[in-house]
Amino acid sequence: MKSGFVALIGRPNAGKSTLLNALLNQKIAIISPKPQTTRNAIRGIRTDEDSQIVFVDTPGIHKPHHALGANMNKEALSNAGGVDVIYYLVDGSVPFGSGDEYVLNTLKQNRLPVFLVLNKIDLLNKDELMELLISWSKRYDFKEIFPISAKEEDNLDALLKVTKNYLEDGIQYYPSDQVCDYPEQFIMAEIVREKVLLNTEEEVPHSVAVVIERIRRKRDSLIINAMILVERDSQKGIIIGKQGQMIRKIGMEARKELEEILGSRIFLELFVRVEKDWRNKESKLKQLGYIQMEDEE
Ligand SMILES: Nc1nc2c(ncn2[C@@H]2O[C@H](COP(=O)(O)OP(=O)(O)OP(=O)(O)O)[C@@H](O)[C@H]2O)c(=O)[nH]1
Ligand SMILES: [Mg+2]
Repeated sequence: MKSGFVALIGRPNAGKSTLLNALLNQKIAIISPKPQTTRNAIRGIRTDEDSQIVFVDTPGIHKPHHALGANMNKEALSNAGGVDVIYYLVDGSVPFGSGDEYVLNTLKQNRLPVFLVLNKIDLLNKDELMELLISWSKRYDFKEIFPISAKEEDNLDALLKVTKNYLEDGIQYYPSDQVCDYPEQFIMAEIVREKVLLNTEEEVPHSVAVVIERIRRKRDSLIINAMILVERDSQKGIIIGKQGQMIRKIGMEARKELEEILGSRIFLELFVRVEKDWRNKESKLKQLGYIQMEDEE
């Protein structure tokens, strides 16, 4: 069988995680309109009769303002090495800028085959698309260029078909029924964080981390205790909301989705704790899984 690794790289908000989920026909990565949603590289595995492709979703590469952001960039770039193909995801609805230039320059250094995946074409008309394709094709010697819409699943079949041509005959890395590489606890925390991102504004989404503190099974139900960390008292107030309205909303949305994903009845108990400046504390970042073990020496 053909097998190999494909890294999804790009600026925040380009649609990497949306594309990952679409390629797998399953939600394994959280998505939000806020930049810097993804904080860890995650693997999504797509297996069919003649191939296994391991897609690696990565954090958006950006100018960091905290130790967390610096580690997210590092995580993205380290996962762009050693793969068979890089998908460089670009949001076609925003103009080219210094952020893209930076990502492009780093991609040029590692000489792997890069596909330009021009996303969100559902937001463009034909002329705009044509203009973009011409200007982008001059910026780098892309092996392939695919205009797509991850959201509307437009042109993904072609992308998959051509990707397989770049893979060698190899081993099957994961069992055929495995779709992601992380433990269930990770998606529990991520879904809670996604609902916080979707319900809050400005600096709050970026200041939040979620820790699953306890999971108990009671007959056919799961009781999950999740701690939402924020950086300031004012953020704690926002997350809890007037008479607890906000935290109830977040909890309800997260519970519904977790019930779908995990296929069992869920009781979700949310708590909020202020952990001052956690985004700059190395020990906290390690504890939260935002610094990888390899970086520890
Ligand atoms: N219109 C349109 N919106 C899209 C498309 N793909 C993604 N989006 C939206 O773009 C926003 C960002 O999507 P994500 O998948 O979270 O982007 P990302 O590249 O993973 O972002 P980070 O994790 O922050 O790096 C979300 O609001 C998506 O719904 C698309 O093809 N068309
Ligand atoms: Mg993402």
